[in-house]
Amino acid sequence: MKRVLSIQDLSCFGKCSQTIAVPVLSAMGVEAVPLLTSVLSTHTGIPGYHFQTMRGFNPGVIEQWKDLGLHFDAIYTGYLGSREDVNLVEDVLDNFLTKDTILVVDPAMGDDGRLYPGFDEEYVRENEALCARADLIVPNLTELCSLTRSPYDEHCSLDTQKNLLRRAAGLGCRQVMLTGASLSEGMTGVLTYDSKSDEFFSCQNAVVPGTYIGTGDLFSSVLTGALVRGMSLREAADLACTYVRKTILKTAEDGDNGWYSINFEETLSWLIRVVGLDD
Ligand code: PXL
Repeated sequence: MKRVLSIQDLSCFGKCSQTIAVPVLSAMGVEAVPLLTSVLSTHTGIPGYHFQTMRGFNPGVIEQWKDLGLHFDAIYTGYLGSREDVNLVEDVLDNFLTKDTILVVDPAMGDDGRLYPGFDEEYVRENEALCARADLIVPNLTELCSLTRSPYDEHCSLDTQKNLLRRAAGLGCRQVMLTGASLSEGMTGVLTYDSKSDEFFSCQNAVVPGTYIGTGDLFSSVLTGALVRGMSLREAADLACTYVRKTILKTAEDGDNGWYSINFEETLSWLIRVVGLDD
């Protein structure tokens, strides 16, 4: 069975990061190994959250895993929380990134043109170094602009988006996938750049109005699961886009509209079926 190391926080309430990555990877028939950067009472979008770093705990985890000689088919990083946690990831990579390990970095740092609470320019620079080691990075437009030190323009042209993707690949990663990329009015999805072939491709679906927390984490988790199962980047992106849209539509049927997160539990059976694990 393929094994993925998922490095991000555990937010107890408000489904995101590990509480999405672990069940999604399991549903895809992939073993998920969570390494918690921090524990929060809720994600940071909910006022009054309680936060505890796992900084003192994780070096011991890494030591034991080294002794066990664990191998990961993919390492997937999401929301990290602090510069020290980015350094921890670097340490994990030094020890566990092999030539047959796929590294997917979702540089979860911000949205809507703003960094998340507690993040600053130095945090962005640390993430830049992490992105340089990745096979694939999955930023949204806010993160892509931060990483490339470019002004944020929600309505930037396709040419600008392509330029930003090329510049981000210049950090050192082979492939860059811009999430939430809109190529025409009323559509959204991803725009991807592969620096090896110097090619772009996109997946686009009709926009579902509203804000749904957790969709970025859902997308990256499905993408990583699909890649580790051997799908091509294009197939993996198509699956992740379709699944996220399906889940948003399902959430929209529910009155509370995902202000704290999406109802992915109700669409996991679809994912299990699609990857062929429903026998
Ligand atoms: O990737 C989203 C996310 C993950 N983890 C925490 C967050 C957020 C977004 O707000 O606050 C703790």
